[in-house]
Amino acid sequence: MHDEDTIAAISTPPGEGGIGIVRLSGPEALSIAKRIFSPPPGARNKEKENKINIGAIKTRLMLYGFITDPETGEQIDEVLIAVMRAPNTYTRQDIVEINCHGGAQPLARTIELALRLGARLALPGEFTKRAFLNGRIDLTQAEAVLSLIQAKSDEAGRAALAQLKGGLGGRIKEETGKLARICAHLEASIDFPEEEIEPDELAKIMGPLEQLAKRLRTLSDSYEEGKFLKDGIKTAILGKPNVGKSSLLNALLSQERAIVTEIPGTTRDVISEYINLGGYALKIMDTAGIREARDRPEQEGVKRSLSALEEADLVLCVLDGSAGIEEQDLWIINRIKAHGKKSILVINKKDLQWANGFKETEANTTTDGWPAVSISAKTGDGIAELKQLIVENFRRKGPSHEAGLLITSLRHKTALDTAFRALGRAIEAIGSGLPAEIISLELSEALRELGSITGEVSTDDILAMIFNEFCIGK
Ligand SMILES: Nc1nc2c(ncn2[C@@H]2O[C@H](COP(=O)(O)OP(=O)(O)OP(=O)(O)O)[C@@H](O)[C@H]2O)c(=O)[nH]1
Ligand SMILES: [Mg+2]
Repeated sequence: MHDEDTIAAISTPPGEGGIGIVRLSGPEALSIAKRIFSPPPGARNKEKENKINIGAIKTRLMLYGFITDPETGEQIDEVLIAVMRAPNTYTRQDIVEINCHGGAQPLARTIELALRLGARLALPGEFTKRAFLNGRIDLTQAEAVLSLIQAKSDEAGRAALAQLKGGLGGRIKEETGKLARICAHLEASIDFPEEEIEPDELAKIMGPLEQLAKRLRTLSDSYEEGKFLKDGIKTAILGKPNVGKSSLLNALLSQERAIVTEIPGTTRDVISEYINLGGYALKIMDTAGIREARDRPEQEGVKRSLSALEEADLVLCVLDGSAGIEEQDLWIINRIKAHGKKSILVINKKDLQWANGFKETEANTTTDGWPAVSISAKTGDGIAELKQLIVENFRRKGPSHEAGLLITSLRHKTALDTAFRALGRAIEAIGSGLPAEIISLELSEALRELGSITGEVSTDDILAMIFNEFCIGK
């Protein structure tokens, strides 16, 4: 068991609420709770006994009573206290959760008491770290806890929960196991040359390695969607002044969030808002119209519009169809193209007459075929189509998504890609008839990388697998 001291934290967010929870984990959790908890006055004897023997209370039982300062006898809060005994707990240690009233004062005083009696203030994520170190969850699950807490959309929550339930960890362990068996076979041939591996036997592992590499690639590719699910899609609305960018933001939000006027140059600062679209969280940024600025504030605004372009995952480039395409529009389109951003051309003011000679299709050719949609931010016409287009741009229709398996962490993607490259080099080495030692080296690297995803495969584990597989000792 790792970390033998007892940690304590206020586990609920700051502010006022119905309840607030102080959580303790560690060997002293029960004894600390016993010293600060007292049953209500006039409690039946049985409850008094329980208080005396809080350490003997059945696991997952809740008791009603008071938090009391053992030195002064002062009652601090009226609480419900839950006792969860090791090892069937989140951290695998004894856990006590004290349900206080949700205010700063009762929570602060309760945790103060716990600290005075020997608990240590927990570091961020330390309860989950203990869950990992004590083997209750793997690293992917620990990371999923955070993703679930931070999920900004239903889909992100679903992906996090699937990972929390061990979906990704299980899949990685499965692949690691397959690779470890191949590694073990090779290692044995190196350590025991009398069991020499024939070249055509080496060729036999080629197929399984290639399939493994392909599966790792598919998984790694799912990051493109997973990343957006987890972090949201940063969407910048760009265009020259007065084309209706702020009106578009308001239409997407169904709320008059940004100031709209007929005067070009109305928006000076970037305004960001979140909307939920088809399971994705979209962070929409309305920006200042891009043009030769007339004054310092506008100049700064335009600078910020260009920064928004740089950080965007998606650009909604707005044109005013009733004004047609002008030099300034082309300049902006080219600028977006130069950044290579995913973009949608939004032709606004559909409720008005298109300018003389303006054709939607021609506007589209200037963009080298970005998806395009004509809308009226004023009447709401076309907004549904635009939303549809946005979602289609990000939803991948791969098998891994159907299975609920998505990579949402860059750490996982990096490890998968490194493993993939090592497998590629191993396959190449087999193809060119290089010795087993070289191949084994590459496969070990792939194995280490895969193991680092769940945090479970150490060199010792690889050795254990080798010995288990081959009953070395003959
Ligand atoms: N008829 C019509 N007018 C629109 C539409 N969308 C916006 N407008 C009008 O166009 C003018 C400019 O709209 P804004 O949304 O402020 O334009 P903007 O692109 O944010 O302008 P800046 O902030 O100055 O860059 C306002 O008078 C709007 O009422 C539309 O779909 N149809
Ligand atoms: Mg505006």
